[in-house]
Amino acid sequence: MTDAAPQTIYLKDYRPFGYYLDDVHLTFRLAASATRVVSRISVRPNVDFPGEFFLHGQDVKLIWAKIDGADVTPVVSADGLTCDAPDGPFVWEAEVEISPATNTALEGLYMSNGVYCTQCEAEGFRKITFYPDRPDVMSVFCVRIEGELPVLLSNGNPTSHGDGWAEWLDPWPKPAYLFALVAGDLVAHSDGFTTMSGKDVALNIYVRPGPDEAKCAFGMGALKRSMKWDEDVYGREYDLDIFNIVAVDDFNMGAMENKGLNIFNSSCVLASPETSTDSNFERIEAIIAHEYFHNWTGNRITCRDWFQLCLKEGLTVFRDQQYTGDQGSHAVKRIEDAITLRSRQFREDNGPLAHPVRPESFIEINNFYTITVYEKGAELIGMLKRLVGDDAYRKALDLYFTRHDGDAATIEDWLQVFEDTTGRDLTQFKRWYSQAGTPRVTVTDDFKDGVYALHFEQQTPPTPGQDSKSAQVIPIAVGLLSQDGTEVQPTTVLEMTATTQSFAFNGLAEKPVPSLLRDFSAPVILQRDQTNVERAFLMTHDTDPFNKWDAGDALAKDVLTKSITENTAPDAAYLDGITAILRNDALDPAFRALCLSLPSEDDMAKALHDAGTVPDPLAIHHAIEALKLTTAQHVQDILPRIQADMIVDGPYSPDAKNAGKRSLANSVLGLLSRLDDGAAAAKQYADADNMTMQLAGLAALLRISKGEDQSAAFRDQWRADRLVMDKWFGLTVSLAAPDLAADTALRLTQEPDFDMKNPNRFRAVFGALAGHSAGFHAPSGVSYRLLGDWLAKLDAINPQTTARMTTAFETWRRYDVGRQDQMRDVLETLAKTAGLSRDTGEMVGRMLG
Ligand code: 0A1
Ligand code: ZN
Repeated sequence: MTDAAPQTIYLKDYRPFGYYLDDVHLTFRLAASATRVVSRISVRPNVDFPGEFFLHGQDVKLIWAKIDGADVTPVVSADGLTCDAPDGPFVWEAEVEISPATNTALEGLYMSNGVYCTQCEAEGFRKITFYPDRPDVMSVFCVRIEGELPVLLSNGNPTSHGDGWAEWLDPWPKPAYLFALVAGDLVAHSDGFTTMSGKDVALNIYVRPGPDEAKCAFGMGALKRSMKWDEDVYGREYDLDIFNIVAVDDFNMGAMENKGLNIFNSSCVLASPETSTDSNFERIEAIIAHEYFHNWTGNRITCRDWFQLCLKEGLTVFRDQQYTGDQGSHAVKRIEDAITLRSRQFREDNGPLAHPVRPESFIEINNFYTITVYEKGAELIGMLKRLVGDDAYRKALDLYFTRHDGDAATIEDWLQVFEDTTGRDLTQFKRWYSQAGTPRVTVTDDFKDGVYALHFEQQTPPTPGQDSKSAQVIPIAVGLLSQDGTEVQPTTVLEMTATTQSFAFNGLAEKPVPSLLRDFSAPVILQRDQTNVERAFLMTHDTDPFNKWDAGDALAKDVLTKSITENTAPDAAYLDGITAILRNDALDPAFRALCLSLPSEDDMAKALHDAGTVPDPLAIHHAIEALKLTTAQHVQDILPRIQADMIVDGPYSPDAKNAGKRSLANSVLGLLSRLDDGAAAAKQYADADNMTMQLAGLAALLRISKGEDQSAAFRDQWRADRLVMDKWFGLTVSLAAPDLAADTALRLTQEPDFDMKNPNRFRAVFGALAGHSAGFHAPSGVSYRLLGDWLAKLDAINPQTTARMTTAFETWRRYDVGRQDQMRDVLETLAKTAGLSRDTGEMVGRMLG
């Protein structure tokens, strides 16, 4: 069978399926290269939307099919089958054969280290059996698994089991993308949770026997904290007798919220102090929460079609962000989220891959699990909450859960609950879902007779397929400071609805200093003429932590820009500002660490490009390094004291307070290593009793082109631990000298531990190369070609991961003609690769535009 030509699917073409599925019975007879799947489905015509009986199917071999017990011969094509069906209700039965052992795409049923596991979102179920694989077709699933394996798991509650078989019933109707099956030699780390109505839930985290067993405790704690938080904050209770998590090593994404049986990339659930960093712990906690929260926002209420993906993802990301803020510091979390959004989502939004939060068309839906759908999607929820207020938000959510429980819903349904609760007209707000691109908000101000006026103008640049944009409603949180630094106007939210709009503040004694877009109240780019003196003023006096940090970030960008374009020495305002922040013990160490971190090389490339300068990645790299050295020299007197203050006594704990102290200690170490030739870093490496300190010691050494011995020792120490080895692979590439980055990556592919079939390992090496701005953009083009060659090889094995990694090239138009030509060549070569997947084909096509 040959692949059908790629087709574009449009939101406007949505039509319900012509049948209802009343129940689904599946029997799996597991065998590595010849698993048999028998399905028996009770089907009922949808009289309102009659249509043909078409079932998706991909790479599945049909053995037989019956309708109401009689053999039928469906017409089978590359993407499914059609069959004549009776006018009334009937029973569809079929048996198919699939080969999990050779499924390297990691979609459908596949094997990871001998464990059978599934990944069905978005359209993987069609690789398991013939089925209407669309999110609006929901049914109750009853699953029987037959296989001589100790653990046999599926969704819902276990109903019965025996030697070599187990049966599961999931009473909650669900779409096929939430189906899961796991079977293998696994052991459980078990616990329990009593829900708010007193129901006991059994909790398990399954791993392979061995060292992973000691890495489950933190994840279990995070799961219990998430269950409690969703009850306390959203009133949402868990709804099955059991909740299982399984860790697998081979997984394309972070984790998957399958009903009652979450499957996790092992890197996103397994943790121990010796092997995981503080950031790993924070990420694991957030992902466990995210998947758990999907039980209501995604599973109980799912999406009508894949265009509505942000309905579940934007909301669930927003919920996990709230949760993380509640566990530690809201200010630090907001800054971290804004950094991610501005560096990665703005990059997407301003390039050839820009698309609306709710896209209107796609070729391959897997290409739309993007930072725009997820993180910008979450920003839209945050804006909505800011606009309607906390109480109305909670009321709207309550209404959403009662009104739509059991539904496959849309963004229209979502906005309607807000309209119904608040009486607000959200027609204009809806543009946030349909218009791609990052709005630019230009600000000017004036002061006369005690009246301070702010004048705003919004404009969103064209994006692919969208030449002109209409004004969006933008909540702009504003505070005003007097010239002596006191706050004269506490935060107030201005609602900008027109293209140009002014707001006045009366009764002021003097012209105030504005603090605009506090808490990063909208995902926009603020453009305002601002002096470094004013930035330094805000860095010192602003009461809004986000803007306090942001002022320093803007100052650093200005210093770097001037050093690159005019070869100017750093403005004293920056160095003094940073010194004051560092010295200020009243500030949270985690916050101070964020203030110390400079913009990334890619952020600087974007900033220069936006300012009309063609970025030179190597010049950016040197400028950042030089500024770090100058900063280190400027603050060297206070570094030892801060280091001493940040020592964390007692056993390791990943909590926000201790992690914050380590974060500041390690930022300081980064500066110190530039002055002491790595002495402190080498000592920290040698003394470390947890991965955060060990890895930071090693990184500080590698960054100053030292640490060869420590790197070898690290590899020998951790050779048996896959997740730590991923760190080693990644760090070795990211901290290679720019001219050695490609060679280093190539050398690492020859290491015995390199396995291109494992997405984590592939990403460790090539994700690090793509993220090493100065190394990736080496003028010879060697890194471009290396990545292009490996992506072509990977595409034949794993299209989904390949397609995601092509985004390394999304900024190609930013650079000089020489680099542009080389990157375009690589993209064109990829496009011409024989047998290129639909996933990668779509991405490359969009980038070449
Ligand atoms: N829904 C999951 C992420 C996910 C999406 C797609 C996948 O395969 C194509 C796998 C996982 C989440 O948001 O966590
Ligand atoms: Zn999600």
